[in-house]
Amino acid sequence: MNHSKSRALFEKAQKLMPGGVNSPVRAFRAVGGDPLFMARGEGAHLVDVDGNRYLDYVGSWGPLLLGHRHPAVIEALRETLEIGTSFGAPTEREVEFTALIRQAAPSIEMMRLVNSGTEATMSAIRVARGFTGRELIVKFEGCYHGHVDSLLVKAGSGVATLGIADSVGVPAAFSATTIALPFNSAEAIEEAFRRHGERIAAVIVEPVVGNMGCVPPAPGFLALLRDATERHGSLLIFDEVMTGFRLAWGGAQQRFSIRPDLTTLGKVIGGGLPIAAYGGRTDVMSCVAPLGPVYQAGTLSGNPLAVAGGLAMLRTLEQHPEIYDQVEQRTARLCDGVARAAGPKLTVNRVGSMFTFFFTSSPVTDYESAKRSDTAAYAKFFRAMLERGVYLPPSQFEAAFLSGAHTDEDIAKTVAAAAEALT
Ligand code: HOZ
Repeated sequence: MNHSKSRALFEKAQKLMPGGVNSPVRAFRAVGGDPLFMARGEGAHLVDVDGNRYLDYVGSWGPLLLGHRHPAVIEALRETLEIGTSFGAPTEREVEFTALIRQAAPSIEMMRLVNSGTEATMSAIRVARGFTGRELIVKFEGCYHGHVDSLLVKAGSGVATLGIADSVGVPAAFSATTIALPFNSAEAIEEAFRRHGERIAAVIVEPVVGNMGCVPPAPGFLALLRDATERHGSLLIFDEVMTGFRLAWGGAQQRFSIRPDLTTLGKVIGGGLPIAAYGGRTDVMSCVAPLGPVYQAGTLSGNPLAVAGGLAMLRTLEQHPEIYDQVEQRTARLCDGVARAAGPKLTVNRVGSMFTFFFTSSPVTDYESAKRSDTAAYAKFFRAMLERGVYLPPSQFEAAFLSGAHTDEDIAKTVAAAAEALT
């Protein structure tokens, strides 16, 4: 493959943006080589500036459940461009959009629209602290909740990819308000509540982790979190930025039948546009200004273009619920095919249409076991797949995603490419 235009752009970009990129993982640091600059997306494919075509399993890191440029999303955006790009005032569509989210996930009785997952989690923990009058937040090692100061402790995603322990620039006093526990450990949760129960404002968790690669919750783990938080007067926050509307119409909370107090959403709800949300119990959300004293605001919050894109996405999913089964079955076929080709050296984790190929023969159930993967082998595999026209996440510690645009033929091609790459 010729990558000369990407290389030339990267040369320039490195002088203008840290690492030549606007978000660290896409710099390809963990997999060697230079990042690819993309020209356009088409259904299940990405095309780079040199004209190379890839089957895309990153899907913009999760939002593109319908693939690139789904006609319903594009049409809604076109129409909205005719009326304006930002009003800084409420619109009718925001009411329609938030009502649809509440219908899908009834635990989200009241919500706020924001612009990114980071804003959503930052606001959710502020609300939890404001509501409970407590300071401590429990999170799990390897979970990533955006680049919020106090949530960057033992974080996954780019922090794990680059091996940054805890970000420099975060005041120690902020990190001290965070308790990081091993994911899936019932004992750790019980112990944390025994010791600090009266001071814990909230437990925040990715119900299915995507940011140390895909790691499912152990049976009963989410129910235990629900129970422990309830017993101690703390709030349970599901960070469903990745899983919301992806694992089911009602997200992971529907799939695992758990009702959190607060939820954060992003990615799929925007259909590829920058939008996110946080919300939950009416009594808790009534703390938010102007109803209550917890302050949070945003000029572009509820932006009409982003809402139009998101609404078109959600309406399409609502009208075609069969998409969930189709995408899940294809993801299962892909994962089974690659697992068979790889043999015992690979552990494949999958929930719905989220998956990760871990280069380890042992089960991956938490951050420690994820970190035991052979990241050099993953990097080699990533490069071999890229040469064969398959675009995987450029990090062992990121989930891959399938979309409704991926066909059976795409899956067969990918399995064949993996069988070659693995040898
Ligand atoms: N942190 C996101 C993935 N978990 C985005 C990564 C990127 O865009 O580089």
